[in-house]
Formats: sequence, C-alpha cells, structure tokens
Amino acid sequence: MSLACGSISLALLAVIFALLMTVNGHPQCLDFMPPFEPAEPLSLCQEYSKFGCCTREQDYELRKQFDEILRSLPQNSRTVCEKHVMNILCQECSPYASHLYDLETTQVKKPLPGLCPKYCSSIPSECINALLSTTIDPSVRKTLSPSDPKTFCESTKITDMDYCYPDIITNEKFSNDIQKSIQGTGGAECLCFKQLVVGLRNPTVLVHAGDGTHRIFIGEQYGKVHVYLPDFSKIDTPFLDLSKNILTSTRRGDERGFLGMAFHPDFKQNGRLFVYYSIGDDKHQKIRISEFRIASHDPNQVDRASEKVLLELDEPAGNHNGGQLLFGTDGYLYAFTGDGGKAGDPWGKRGNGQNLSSLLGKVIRIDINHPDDSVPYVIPRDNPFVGQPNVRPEIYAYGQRNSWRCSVDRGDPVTGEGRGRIFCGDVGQGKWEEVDIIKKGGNYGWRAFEGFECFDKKLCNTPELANHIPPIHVYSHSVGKSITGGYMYRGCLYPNMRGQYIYGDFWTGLIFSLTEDAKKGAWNNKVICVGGDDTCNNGVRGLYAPNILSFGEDEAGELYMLSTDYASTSHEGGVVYRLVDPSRNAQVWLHISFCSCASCYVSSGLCEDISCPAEKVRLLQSQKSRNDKTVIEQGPSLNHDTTLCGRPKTDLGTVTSVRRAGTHAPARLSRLILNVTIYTVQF
Ligand SMILES: [Ca+2]
Ligand SMILES: [Ca+2]
Repeated sequence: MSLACGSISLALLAVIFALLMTVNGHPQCLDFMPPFEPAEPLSLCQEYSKFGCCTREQDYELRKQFDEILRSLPQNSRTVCEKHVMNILCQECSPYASHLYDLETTQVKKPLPGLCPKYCSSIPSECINALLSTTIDPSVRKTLSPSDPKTFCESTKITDMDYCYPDIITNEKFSNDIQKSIQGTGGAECLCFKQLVVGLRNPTVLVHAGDGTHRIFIGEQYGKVHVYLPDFSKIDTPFLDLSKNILTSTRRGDERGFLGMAFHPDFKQNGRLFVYYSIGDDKHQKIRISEFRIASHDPNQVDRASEKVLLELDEPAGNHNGGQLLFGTDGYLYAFTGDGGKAGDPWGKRGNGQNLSSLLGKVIRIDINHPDDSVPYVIPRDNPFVGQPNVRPEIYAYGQRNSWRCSVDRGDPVTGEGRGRIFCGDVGQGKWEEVDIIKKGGNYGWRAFEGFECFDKKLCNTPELANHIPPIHVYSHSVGKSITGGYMYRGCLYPNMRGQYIYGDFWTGLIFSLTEDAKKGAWNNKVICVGGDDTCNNGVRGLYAPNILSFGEDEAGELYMLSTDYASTSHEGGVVYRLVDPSRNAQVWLHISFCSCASCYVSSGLCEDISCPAEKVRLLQSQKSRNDKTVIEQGPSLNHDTTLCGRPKTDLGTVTSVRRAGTHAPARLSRLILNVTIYTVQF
C-alpha cells in the first residue's frame, strides 16, 4: 500500500473523495435519539413515514400548525405556499433534524431548519411571512427579517451546510441506492479486503483471548458473541448471549447495546473476561461493566451465571455511551465512557467531560486483581487523582467526548518502541474528529475544546484547561463525520503497514493511517486508497461495506475491519474483513514451521504464531519451482511429514525460506503469497 511510500496519485484521491463525499451523514433526532420507523404512517410528513423522527402524535401537532398557517394566508397564496410550509415544518421529522436545526453544533435549536440557498430563494416571501408570524416567537422573528428574502435565507444557514434541506434528502436517496459498498480502483499500493464473516447485525467487537488458541471472538451490538476458529469457521452456540438483558433498538445509528469486551491477560489460567454494555429502558439508561468466567464444561462458552457487576453508570441520554474495554500493559482494566449524550456535553456547569466527580467522559482505570472479594475492584494506588476531594479515584484521564474504539500499541517487535501507548478515536461534535494518545492524568479538553478549536468560550481560557492535551491528529467534517479508532499495526503479514495507526470514519467509509515522525514530534496522516479488481483478486477484493463500526486485532497482530451498509441491529449487513496489503513491498522471507494436526503455524524471531490450513503450505512448496523470479531456499532440516499435535514449536528447524530476487514486487510473487496465507515476513 501507499502508506509507507506515499504514492497515491492525486487523481485517484479525487476519485475516492468524489465517491465518498456523496454518502449519507449522521442521522439524529432533536431528542438525540436515532431515527426510527413510526408505528403508524404520518399524515402530514409522509416523506418521513418510513424513517424519521416523528411519531403519529408529533405529526398531528405539526398538522395543526400547518392548518393554522394556511388559514392565515389569502386563498390564492395557499396553493403556492402549501408545499413550502409543509416542507419546512416537516423537517422536525427529518432523520437529520438535530443537524438541520443546528442543535448538534450549537446546542440551541434554530427556529427554522437550515435551507439550502437555491431552495430558500425560491420560496415566495408571503409564505415565509405566514410561516414566521404563526410559528415563531416575535422577538426571534425580527432577527429573521422576513421582509428581505436574502437576509432571511442567510439567517437560516447552519454550521454544516452538508445537511441543508433539501439537498440532504437527495444525498441520502443517492447514497441509499448506490452506497452499498465502497469499490476501489487503485493499484498495488492500495489496500484489499479479505471477507471473512458476513450476515452480522452491527458487529461492534472483534477480540482475541491471548491464550494461544488463535480464536476470534465477534460481538454484535444486539448482545451476542460468537467464537470463530482460526480459519473463521463459526461455533454455532453463542460464546455469550446478553440479547435479553441488553438495551438497544433497531433504530439505525442507535449507540446503545453490546459495546466492549476484554479478556484478562491471564485468561488462559483464570478464565476471566469483562464486558461493557447498555441496560435499562429508554427512560432509565445505564452502562454496565461486568466480569464473567468461562464455563467449566466448555472453553467456547461463558458461564452465564458468573456475572459480577463491577460498575453501573447512569446515562442521561441515549447517545455517547463510550464502550471500549481493554487491559493496559500495566495489567489494569481500562474503560472509556462517553460524556453522557445529547450535544455539546450540556450536563452541569462544566459538562461531564470536565467534571471530575462524574465518571462520564472519562478514561477509567481499575484493578481487578485484588484479594478482597467483598469489593468488585480496587483503585490502583498510582491513579492520578487518588485522595482528592470530590474526585472519582477511578479516573485515569478526562475530557473525552465519546471515545469510539481505543487500543493498546504492542510496540515495535524488535525495539519495543511504542509499547503500551493507548490510542483513541474521540468522536467530534459538529466540526472535528480526533485521535488521542491517552496519558495518565491527561485532560483531553472536551467540552472546552473540540479538536484544537475552542468550543466553549467560557471554559477554554480557564487555568484548568491551560495544560490540556491536544489530539495527535484531527480531520474536519468535510472529510468524515464520526471517527472509528483502530490499531497500530504490528502484525507480521504486511511489513509496509507496520508502525501505522490505521483507523476509519463511520460515515464516509474512509480509512486512514497515521505514522509518527519521532524526530519532528509529528504524526503524518494519509487516506488509504482501495485497490481495484486487477490488484485485489484471488480471494481478496477492493470492496467493503461503507459504515465502519469497529476494528479488531488477532493474536498475531493482524488487523480486521467491521463494517455494514446500514447500521441497524436488525440488518444482517455486517461484515468482518481482514486488511490485506497486496504489494507487501519489501524483501520477503518466509519462515514456516509445521505444527498441530489441523493447522500449522508460522513463526520467526520477530513475530508471533499465525495459524493457517496446512494444505496451503504444501501449495507453496509445489509452486516454488514455477516462480522464476523467486529464490527458494529450503531449510536444512525441512520435513514435509512433520505432524505435531499441540503447541507450535519454533525450534523444529522445519523452515522454508522464500526470498524474492530483486527489489520490485513481481505480481506473480504477490499472487503466490496470497495463495499462502501463512508466513512470517522479515526484512
Ligand atoms: Ca448516553
Ligand atoms: Ca480533545
């Protein structure tokens, strides 16, 4: 891929952007809940009968306003104005209402929705006058200058005009028709996707247990987790089923549900794991962090009765529930909460993010390895705020809005550099998406700051914010509208990707990478391009579902992306992909060692074991002589017949080395390697 060599052409980028910028924005109602399908069809705002923000009752209230406005008009104006009045009133039912009324960015609902200039200038002034005089408070009405259409249209402008009416609707229709997937057109410098699991209902979690089994655990937002074996075959009985206890809905974009899972670092010995999910009902919502244990009779099932609740937090609104759980390299459990919800963190004088007596908008760090069974956890002694009055001692860092996906850097496999850093994607309000590296005691700025920008003028110049930690990177809402944090790639398969923090955007489907320039103390961001059919073939494709829900990592450090084409828990469009670099543009050595009955593992000094079907190894060996551009060196004690049950052994001496001659990646070698999913690559 281009990330390391920077060879994406501008033209290609332009094509990608042209494709992506047409995708849908972020649906959200005025109550900050996701839109829904009303139980009964609407009578006035029929446009939103299938998907919107109004119930039949709300629609009826709008109908009353509508009738009143029409009554105030002379007969001949009624026909002219009817459609416009309806259009404007009905935007309260739009699935984008919180954006259309600028509530998402300013926390104040504008009296009228954002109208696109072209449409606004076409509305006769008598209609505007009637609308304003009937529905708008007289003091506000003055500022809207109904007498002057130009000023009026100016006054309906909203912060993000991507959402203005009616263009947002055409965008949405457009995207619903064609934006089922993102199809790449790039070359070998781009990325491909190996589709591994389909038919998932909003997959939010992909984790491994770190126990040497190379199993993959995939959690779906509605509350079920399944085990997948290293070849991605699924064990049908769920690993964990919380679907009856969980709070979520089928509303597209609902942020509640099964949100996080982490295995204890000593899971292999103690069978302990931790989950983060929503409970309650729409009026009393909470997040819960619980511990479970593996069932004694089946290593592929959780003992459902073993649940021990560690923490429950009240969630004042349906959105911004955080959800990441992970273990740091210090052995402590970290949880990442959201600010509670609505828009602009309106909770209290300083918002939840800056309020240290609340656990919302925080990074929490707790010790679950303690001998006292009477408490669910204890506070690590070196937590930064221990002993301070009115401060929750669980807090490790604060000022986060809604971290959606954080991860621990495994560190460079040789030097260990970077090990233990925690990266987070923190979802922005109306303007900036950001990436943070979490430090102990750090204040990440929200709601005083959004990205680098002052958001709350009363707060951002106060002494408490003077030393807040800015993001390592931001991108604006012209690029994407909701970040999904990823992983620092430290895997074996794709040397070009190493040292890159790979992440994405939920709404535009763009995938990015950040590379550190340690000398300059800077992070360089790139859009990752997607390969076309010529590049992505032979089991991989340059195609993926556009709504990026999450990323995951397997035991070997390979990266996975979880996405869907319609983010509802009732829609079975969720897919898990492995990220594949088709070029692997480096001198390549393959070290293969055989192992267990069903699978083989690859290992070397650099990388951990990777599993793959054993027959693929034979394939490599049978093809080797046909690739004249490849030098094959057979290790001195290669033994084709070695079959060992149990753990892979790296000291068997059963090593085949394949070295590419020359410095460019011949397509045939790429293809050869694609056939063989197992190897370890060294420079
Ligand atoms: Ca919430
Ligand atoms: Ca921040």
